[in-house]
Amino acid sequence: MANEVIFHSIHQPECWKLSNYLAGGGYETLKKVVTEKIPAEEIISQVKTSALRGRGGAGFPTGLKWSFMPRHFEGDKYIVCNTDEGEPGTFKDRDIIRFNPHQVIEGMAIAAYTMGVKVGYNYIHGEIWEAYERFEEALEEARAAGFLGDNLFGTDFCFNLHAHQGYGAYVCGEETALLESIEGKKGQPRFKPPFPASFGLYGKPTTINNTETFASIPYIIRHGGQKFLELGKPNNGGTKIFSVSGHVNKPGNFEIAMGTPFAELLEMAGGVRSGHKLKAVIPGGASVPVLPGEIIMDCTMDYDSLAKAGSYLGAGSVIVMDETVCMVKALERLSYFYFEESCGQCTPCREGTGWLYRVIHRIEHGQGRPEDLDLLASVTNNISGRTICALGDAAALPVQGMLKHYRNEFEYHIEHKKCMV
Ligand code: L3W
Ligand code: SF4
Repeated sequence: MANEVIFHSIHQPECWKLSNYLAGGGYETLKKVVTEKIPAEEIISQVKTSALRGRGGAGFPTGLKWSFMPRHFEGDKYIVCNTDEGEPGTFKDRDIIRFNPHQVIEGMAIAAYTMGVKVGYNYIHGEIWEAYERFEEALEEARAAGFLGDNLFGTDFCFNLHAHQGYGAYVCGEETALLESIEGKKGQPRFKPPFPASFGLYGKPTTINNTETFASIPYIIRHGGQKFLELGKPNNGGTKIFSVSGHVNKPGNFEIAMGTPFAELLEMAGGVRSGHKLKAVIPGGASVPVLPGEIIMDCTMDYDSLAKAGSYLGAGSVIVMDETVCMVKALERLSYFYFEESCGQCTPCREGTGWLYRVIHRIEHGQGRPEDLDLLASVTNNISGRTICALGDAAALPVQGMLKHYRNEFEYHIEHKKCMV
């Protein structure tokens, strides 16, 4: 079942070209829903049946999100694709738009038809210029072939899609900061509620989904929600792209069925580098808690199994660490990222991320104090749930995970002023 939904053509030459996508039945699903005027309720019902959950990190049910869009609203509405992938460990969305851009475009067009939207944007992270250019070329091809634009397939359905380049700030991946950025403002998160479904881009109803989420839509509508669901497991439908990095022999993106054992994914990535053994894994991107090797070896790769083990699937970014990794050093690096990327709008995050980084930095550099571990726990408790956006929680969770599983390494560092490993 590997590569079933998104990376099905990845081994073909120039797989990103429109001709290649059409040869595999591309855009036929869009044509069918538009020309046969398939009711929006029917499409949303298939998406709900599929159990597709948001692939950007939060795992929110996609069908439910689509149903929030006010259907009979007369004014402008928007859909937005979030390709602002910027968290340490994440690198799947850039490969989706590099190798299968048309499937994202078709998924967005089906979503636009379903929600009565005429204009969409794909917000693409700065720093991934090649992927941005590839997506722009695909937009040109799709417009020229009549899959984007006005009166598509001779109907009254119009959909214009634009690429928008970010400039590399991690916080712009937060959906409301992303909207601010498209509007030309400083990319800072808004208070929620109101959610974008009621007050989104330019204050209009807006649906924002991740790149991988949109790319899954053509398969679901073509084959039915049930078929997608059965690729995975109940409540965790479909396949998922996992980006495996760190101490493995073959790092890369792997599309596998949701519910695949972690051990199988590790084997696909060539196993832990030779001569070394698995120590720990961050399974969902830098913002989820670390899991010790012996715990994750018993997990399957899906939302429910990883949550039960005390972490999250997140964006599916699997960072593998072998026994040479000092957890204090690893956490120092991660905490610097959040400190650096905090937008500074709310005090617990702006000040708290700085505190976390400075305390972990002094432990790493032999100046830690015995009371520092309680101080770290206290700072994380004062950030969690007290900020405007999830970046604050994202900075606190890795610290809490490390202290839960590797407290002894931190204590050793404080006492001996050096690494335990
Ligand atoms: C209408 C309601 N809409 C929720 C919508 C909401 C959003 C979605 C999920 O953060 C996470 C973050 C990172 N009426 C609604 C509603 N919605 N209730 O549902 O919302 P939320 O707030 O749970 O999540 P989020 O703000 O989208 C995403 C984590 O993902 N993450 C991040 C990875 C990094 C990347 C990257 O670099 N691009 O993806 C990894 O775990 O920490 O917690 O659309 O509007 N009542
Ligand atoms: Fe900005 Fe941090 Fe507040 Fe998010 S939590 S709005 S990143 S200061």
